[in-house]
Amino acid sequence: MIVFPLLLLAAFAGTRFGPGPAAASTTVCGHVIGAETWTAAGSPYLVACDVIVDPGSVLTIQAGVTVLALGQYEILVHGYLFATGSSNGTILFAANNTGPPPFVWRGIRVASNGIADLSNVSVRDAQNGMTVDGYASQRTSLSVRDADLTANGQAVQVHVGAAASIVLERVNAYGNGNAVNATGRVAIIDSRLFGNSGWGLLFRIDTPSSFASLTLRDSEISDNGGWGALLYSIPPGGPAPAATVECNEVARNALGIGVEAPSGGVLASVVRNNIVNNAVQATDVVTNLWDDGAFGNFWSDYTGTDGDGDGIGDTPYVIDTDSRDNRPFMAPLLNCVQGPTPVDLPPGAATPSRADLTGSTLGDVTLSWGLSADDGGGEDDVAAYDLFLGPSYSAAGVGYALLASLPPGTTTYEDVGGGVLDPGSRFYRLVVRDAAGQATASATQFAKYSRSLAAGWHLLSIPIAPSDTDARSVLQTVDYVVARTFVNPRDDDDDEEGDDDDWEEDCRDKPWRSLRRIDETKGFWLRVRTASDLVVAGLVRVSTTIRLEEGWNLVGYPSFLERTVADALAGVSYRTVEGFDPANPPYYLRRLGPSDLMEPGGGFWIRVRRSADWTIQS
Ligand SMILES: [Ca+2]
Ligand SMILES: [Ca+2]
Ligand SMILES: [Ca+2]
Repeated sequence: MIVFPLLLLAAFAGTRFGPGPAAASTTVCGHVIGAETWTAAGSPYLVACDVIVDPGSVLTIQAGVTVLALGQYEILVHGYLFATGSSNGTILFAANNTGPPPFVWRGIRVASNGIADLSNVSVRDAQNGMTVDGYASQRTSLSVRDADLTANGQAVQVHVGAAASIVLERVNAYGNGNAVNATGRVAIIDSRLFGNSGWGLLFRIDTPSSFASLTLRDSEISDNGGWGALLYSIPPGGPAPAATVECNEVARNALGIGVEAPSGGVLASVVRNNIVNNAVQATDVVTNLWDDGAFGNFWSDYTGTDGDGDGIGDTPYVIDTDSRDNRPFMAPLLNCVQGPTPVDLPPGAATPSRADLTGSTLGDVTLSWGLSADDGGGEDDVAAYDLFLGPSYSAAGVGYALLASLPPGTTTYEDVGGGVLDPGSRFYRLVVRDAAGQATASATQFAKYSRSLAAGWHLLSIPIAPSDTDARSVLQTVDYVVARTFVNPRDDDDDEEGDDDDWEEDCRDKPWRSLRRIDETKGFWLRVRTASDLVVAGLVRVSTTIRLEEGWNLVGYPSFLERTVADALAGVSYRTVEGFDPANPPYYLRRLGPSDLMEPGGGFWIRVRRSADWTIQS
């Protein structure tokens, strides 16, 4: 090489007094033969024509050197190029664009069996910042570490058929036309390809014999005007994916990750990436691996849910009919070694099972329930069962006050004095609370229902589901003469409708009775001997369905909300509704119009044209 040492006067920015120190400049042009070193003392190196490192020759560039092309020249490496900068001694390769018009130079090109190893470098203003020639051999290698590649037509270009090794590690490629266009054995690690007007990465497999493989890991590919990463193969996929795409952030590109191939096979394994807000998140012309059976990727537009809270969505992320991620993450991965982020879900509700009047005088109420699924299982993080008590029913517990806070594992509670000694009704809402304070109420509540009955006839029902449905248990607190209910149809006789056999009866003083059960679906006549309270314990269900048979039905109204007949029976094709009228002997019945009210605890005659299910909300 012909070298022209020059001395230049450089402005010394740090002082305004006197001239700055003299600085060297070196003009370079032509072949490097043997070993040559460009030193900081000789910097800047001005490239006045193509610089060609001959086969077997070595060009070493020291930290802090600036290399400026004076025209559309290149540095062509057939031998060895070692450009080893340092963190505070970056080696700059650029066009000498100190004045207009700006131009591009041709960058660094590795050809034949050349080896280029660059670290702490900045390459800019080139047609292609780094190029590997087409059909370069497997010995050819380009290693770039800790580099900024910007304002190039393409930052890295590896031509068709190259079997070279390409390593980009901690490389920022931004503000280029395209960032990386590569084939061969390519590893892109811990790098950022962002803000390029074209694509971030185009990886190509051209022929089966080109040994192409890609590892793209721990990198960010974002805000590119074209694809984030497009993997393209002419030959079909082999037995193992040629491309591994793991632990990357692929965000806000026109296309996040695309795989294209003229024929089928698995080309790529794409796992543990955050794929975020790309105009098109992914395309897969063939069938690639988007999860490894345990983990897939985080997709910002995934709409599924995570019922078991393990951090993995319960339904696949669908790319197309034959391409899907079966194990999508619910939350972005913060780093790749981290597993999915388990979500602390609200606890599963407890399951109220029954409420009973207890104690020798039935003075108490005992509640029983099944444990939350998160008590001893699931997230196993139940902190307490909170039991709230209210005097009138509210599904949301409005007006309720905390009665007791019970430890995990509790399945029963005795409300001492809450039974017959307490004249009012009592409603109990059970709420499971977890360690994080998240709470889940059981929809079904417990209740003690209490109603004062005067002597004489009543047409009644029990507006809660009694836990003990034996008729004499339901009526155990009442001094009654007789209770009767009507059953339509009776399933065990063929008598005419309305026959006495369609009635079930319990005379308190007789040992024999046909009325054995009373539940919330039944209406019943009750003749009270002396004024007494009807007190029943059981459950308030959110809704109850009563089967109405064709003809007359004597039914309950299991709700604590008064509704008009029209509202309560909306959707049921009924003919007639009758309710209790104590002022209308001898039958004590009155036909109800659509605007008459059905009240909790009443019994009703309903005649329907055809059988129907009647659902009542509590
Ligand atoms: Ca597909
Ligand atoms: Ca899940
Ligand atoms: Ca929880």
